[in-house]
Amino acid sequence: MSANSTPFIADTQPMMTIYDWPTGPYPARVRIALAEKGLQSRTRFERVHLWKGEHKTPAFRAKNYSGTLPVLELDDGTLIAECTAITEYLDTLDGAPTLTGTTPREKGLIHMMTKRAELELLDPVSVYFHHATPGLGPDVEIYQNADWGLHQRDKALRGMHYFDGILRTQPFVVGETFSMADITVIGGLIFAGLVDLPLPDACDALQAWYATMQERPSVKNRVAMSKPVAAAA
Ligand SMILES: N[C@@H](CCC(=O)N[C@@H](CS)C(=O)NCC(=O)O)C(=O)O
Repeated sequence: MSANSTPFIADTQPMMTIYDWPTGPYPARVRIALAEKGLQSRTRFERVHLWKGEHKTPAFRAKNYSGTLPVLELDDGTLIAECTAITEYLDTLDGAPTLTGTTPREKGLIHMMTKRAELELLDPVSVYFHHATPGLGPDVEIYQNADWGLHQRDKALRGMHYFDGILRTQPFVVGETFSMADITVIGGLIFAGLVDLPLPDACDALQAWYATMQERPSVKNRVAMSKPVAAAA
């Protein structure tokens, strides 16, 4: 590293590994964060086959007790699971967070709205998928409760109306700036698309916002980000 230049952060960071599944909605959240932070070149992707249940094996659970994707592994062996935790790590690596807030007020609001997007939209869509549809198939879905899944589908639809209301009055989920909260709502809508849960017609503000979000390079290119690995499998 030369003393008289400030290298771009990506060149100064060690390599890290992301265990994920390229098209997964939760992995999408971390992929979007990686792209927003310009960290793709520091990332290796290890594919964990969701449809074969590789995320539920003892070997994988040793990395993440919850048996879910994605997981970040640092070169010293540190393991960080949970999209919010991974995003926070990535966002603060360069000391200049852009996704998780800088002031106490921003951090509080972004945390709240991220959690709300999980609780009211993304996680309910996930429960709907795993319980009220064939989900990942009988070998992986060892317990299903269709009533619970349908209940959660209705919760997700209510969540869409809630976020529609938010986005009627401001460009992003937390005010004027793209953040982890937007990424989380995007994850919810990616998942809704995968399970054929269309956005209600009345949610035109959410629809328009999502159309704009889908044009962001970080969102558009999230699956292709690991192309060489994906092509090999
Ligand atoms: N709370 C976790 C949820 C992660 C999650 O549910 N990931 C999905 C991948 S799209 C998964 O592993 N699903 C498999 C399963 O639950 O069996 C996070 O935010 O990282």
